Amino acid sequence: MSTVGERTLSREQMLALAEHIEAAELEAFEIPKVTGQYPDMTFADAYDVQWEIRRRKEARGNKTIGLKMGLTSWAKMAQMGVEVPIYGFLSDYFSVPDGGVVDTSKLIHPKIEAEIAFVTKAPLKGPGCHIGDVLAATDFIIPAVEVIDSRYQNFQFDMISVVADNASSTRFITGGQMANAADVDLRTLGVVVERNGEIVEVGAGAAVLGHPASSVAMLANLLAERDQYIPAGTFIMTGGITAAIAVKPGDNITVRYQGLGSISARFV
Ligand code: OOG
Ligand code: MG
Repeated sequence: MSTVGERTLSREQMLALAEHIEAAELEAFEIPKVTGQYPDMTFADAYDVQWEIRRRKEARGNKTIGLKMGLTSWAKMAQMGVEVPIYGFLSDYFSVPDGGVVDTSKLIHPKIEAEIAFVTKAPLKGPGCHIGDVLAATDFIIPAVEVIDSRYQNFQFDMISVVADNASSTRFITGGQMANAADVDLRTLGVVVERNGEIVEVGAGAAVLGHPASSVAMLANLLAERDQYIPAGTFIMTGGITAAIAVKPGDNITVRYQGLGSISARFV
């Protein structure tokens, strides 16, 4: 599964798809899978579309403030029926403070995910980036909750369509306590996801590719295919540990991270 290589879309088709998918995100409307219209689309085409959406936002003045990996746990792969990790980017307006409010009128069908985030202090470049490189380049780790919102009807997509849709990214909340990666066993770090006071999912860090740092290494290696890298000071979410949980207006969520505090948000 290469993020580069053969392309099937013309430049005009790629630009039009980026505009279409981004409009669905900004105006919160559902669209059919893009592979319905373009069944031969490749991963390279899909990442071209995603990078064009990123360029459009930056040209409008939005800062890209982080990166994310998705579909890195079996729980997520099984839930979505796809089996390859993917990446996306985080734009400035995605960030919601801990204890804050998420306005669902701007979203289609949001779900939340419990994640571990890394912040780097040195660049990470693939190919061949491994967990040792990642731990050496990590400034700190910190809990994160991602809010995802596929622009596709009923969250039904394939790999190509979800990559073009920036891996369903829409909002995230970071908080709790930061820690040195060396002080925490990220494999056995437990998470408990609560919605309206009821436990809905539990998991541990090892669900993410055996160790969440592997997810960061994979990100560096995927970026290298497009001659990109992870700069120092990058915030990276490593992917949902458990299946994602649907939320609706009126819901309160809390995710507890073993030894690292908790993150809460309210959906209105
Ligand atoms: C794709 C995004 C997955 C994760 O953490 O696995 C993701 C989706 O499930 O809509 O963000
Ligand atoms: Mg996620």
